[in-house]
Amino acid sequence: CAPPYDPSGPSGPLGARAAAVLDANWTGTSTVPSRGLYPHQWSWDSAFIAIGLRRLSPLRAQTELETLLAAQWGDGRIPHIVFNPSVPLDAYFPSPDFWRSSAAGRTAGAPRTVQTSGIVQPPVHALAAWLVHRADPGLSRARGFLPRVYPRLAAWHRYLLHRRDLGGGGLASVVHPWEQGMDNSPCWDAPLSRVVPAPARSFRRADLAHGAPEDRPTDLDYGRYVRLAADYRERGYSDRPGARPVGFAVEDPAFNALLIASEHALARIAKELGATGTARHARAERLTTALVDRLWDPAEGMFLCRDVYGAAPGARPSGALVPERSVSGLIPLLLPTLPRTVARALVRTACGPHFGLGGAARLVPSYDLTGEAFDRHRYWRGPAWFNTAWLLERGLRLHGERARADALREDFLRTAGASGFAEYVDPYTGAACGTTGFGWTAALTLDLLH
Ligand code: 9YW
Repeated sequence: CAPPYDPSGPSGPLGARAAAVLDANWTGTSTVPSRGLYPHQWSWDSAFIAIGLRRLSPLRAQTELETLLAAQWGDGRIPHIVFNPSVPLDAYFPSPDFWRSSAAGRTAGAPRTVQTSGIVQPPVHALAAWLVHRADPGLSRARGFLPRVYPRLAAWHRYLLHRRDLGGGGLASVVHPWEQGMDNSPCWDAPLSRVVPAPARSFRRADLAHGAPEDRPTDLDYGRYVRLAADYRERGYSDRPGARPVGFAVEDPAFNALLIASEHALARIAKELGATGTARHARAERLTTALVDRLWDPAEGMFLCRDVYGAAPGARPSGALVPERSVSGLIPLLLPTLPRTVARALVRTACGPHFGLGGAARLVPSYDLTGEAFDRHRYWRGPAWFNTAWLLERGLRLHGERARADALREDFLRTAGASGFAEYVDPYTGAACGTTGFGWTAALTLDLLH
């Protein structure tokens, strides 16, 4: 990780600097997470970026989401990457010739004209669409924004709830660590250990040209990522009921909490479009109950991941909880109908020794500060990320923890500015890690400044 950024250096006001990052990363129809490391459109990045862009240009924010949704597959999935055809193939791995979406994903309805990956990312999109609409309802209505995006968002949720309920308990499973968005979290170590890695010579990583190896996932991790993605591709990206799509299936608290928050947002969108939205709110409440039933661990005071294939077949409920504390397990604080005892316990855990919120840590670390696998520099194994801090800030505010939310907001803005809008930071010093000029860090800064 780089030494801390000097805040007395040549910098304008924070908002203007954040806007400059978003301008530099804007391609004309969407925003790249980072010009060097991530030169295409990423799904959950775009949702967070739209949330910030609405403060700068509601039109650009709407366009960001519309561009992503235009690459939606016939089965409803929103791909995790939409490739920019003008970027050279070797700029990012895995590239379009690895995913081969329009050929391999034909049965699942992959688009013909645009190249995408075949996996997904967390469903932040309906929440983003609602917040973008609220920023300028006049413009949104004049452009028919919500009537155009609503059917696509509804199909996206249908895909996750029907095709991806691999555990049979009502929650969506991810079939690849990249789908959950926290690529090398220690939560995946046990489920991934059953995956035979692809040979190192069968692929070439592009990320190491831009990031320090000690800040990135290992070659062994990559071998397993490649194996899982290639197996899924060989099955035509099919999620046939009853068939194990690939050798990895995890019910993740953050992924499902974001789906539930987005389902509440979809209810509001439905209401704006003249329906009642009641059925969607009710479904979101049922999903909240399923989340607590399947993933809440009262002894830990937080949510854990469920490794769906982690126990003998037929075990009830399916799979086993993964005994690792990740920031993912705090994110359900975002949910409005969480039982009070659960919300209180989450706040206690966030502020305790494992996450050090408001104490030992900057922002909130991605993984347990006291955990055996903790590594303050390695990606999702300890560093603090800005999107998770933004989600937690929202959750704290929602549950009446105003002073803690204010303090986290202050810390967010200070750390974002001082790190040059880093991708992630050392959770003890706030020093920039990964790349700088990172899209969602800049966007969520703009959001919190308002
Ligand atoms: C990669 C783009 C993506 C994020 C993920 C993050 C990373 C891609 O970058 O994954 O090549 O490792 O883990 O959450 O969407 O910013």
